[in-house]
Amino acid sequence: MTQITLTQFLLEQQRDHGAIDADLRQLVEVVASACKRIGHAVGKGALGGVLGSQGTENVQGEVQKKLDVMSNDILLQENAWGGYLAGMASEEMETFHPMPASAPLGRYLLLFDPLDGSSNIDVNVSIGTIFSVLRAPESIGKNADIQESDFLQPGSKQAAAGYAVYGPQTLLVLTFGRGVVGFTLDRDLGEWILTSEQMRIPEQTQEFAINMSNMRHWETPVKRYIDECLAGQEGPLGKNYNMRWIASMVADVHRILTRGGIFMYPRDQRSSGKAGKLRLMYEANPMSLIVEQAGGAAIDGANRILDIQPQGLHGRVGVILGSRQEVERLQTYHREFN
Ligand code: P6P
Repeated sequence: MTQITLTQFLLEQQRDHGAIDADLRQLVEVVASACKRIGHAVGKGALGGVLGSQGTENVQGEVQKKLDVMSNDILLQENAWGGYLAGMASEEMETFHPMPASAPLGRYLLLFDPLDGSSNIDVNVSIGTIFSVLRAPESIGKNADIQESDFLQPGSKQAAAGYAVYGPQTLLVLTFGRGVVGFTLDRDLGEWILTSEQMRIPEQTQEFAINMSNMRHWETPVKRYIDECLAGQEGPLGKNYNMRWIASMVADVHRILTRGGIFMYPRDQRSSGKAGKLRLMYEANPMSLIVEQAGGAAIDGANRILDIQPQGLHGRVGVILGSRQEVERLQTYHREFN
């Protein structure tokens, strides 16, 4: 069977479908190359001397793993000189990263969580890279310099989003707003090969993903929904549910893209000030675009995540996403409760 590489797929999207322009094609090629490098470093584990903590904290106040810092550096270095970016922002960095004066300014903004789920690194559980692409204002490079407010666009404005999963297989999942495609890395050739031409999330599910240890902090609608799932076929939902929690968003979301489910990291009573644990710009927005493009839904409780107007680079949000019917049920519970 003829194998379609990422390079061929992207060229066809640009040339045959006009779905992307040359700059966005080049941007995604470079990010995919950076993910190959990150996946290679992750795969070395203890043999690469990259496990354990870096001994520093990031802007979130989280202890940084050596691989967090390495992954962030790889993405910054590989994207520095291409001339398609006006700036970058990372979950690991307090402010945005302007492009070097030596490189021409481009039309896109790249945001990323360089290594999500890094608490799993040392225990050999799947982790990943999440990225989001926004368009820079037309004025950049002409009569204005990039500033933080240029990044603060609702997730519905994303030009592209994707993630890589570093697990038993190394996978890359992408959307340009025209459905969701998946690639598998041929580790012998170093090529990304198209293996999923149209990823779709089943409307219904019997599997939920949530960290149950936070139960005492949940708000009423979440408690109601989980109680109904646990009640099984004798309960109001009339079916038995299974539970999964990998504590690595990319792995949990990829499972949902593959076989359905509902992922929940809801706002809870602890986070009333922060509105949740997960980051809007680097986790919730890219994953929400991918999930919606695969036929699913993504809300913060009562509202669609992609409609949220960011207030800053590091805002957090409650995240409920996955099989549409389940997410819409929970959204109804939130709206009834509020
Ligand atoms: P907890 C990883 O740190 C992360 O940001 C997501 O990838 C994951 O879904 C969540 O946090 C896990 O959080 O509280 O269960 O460890």
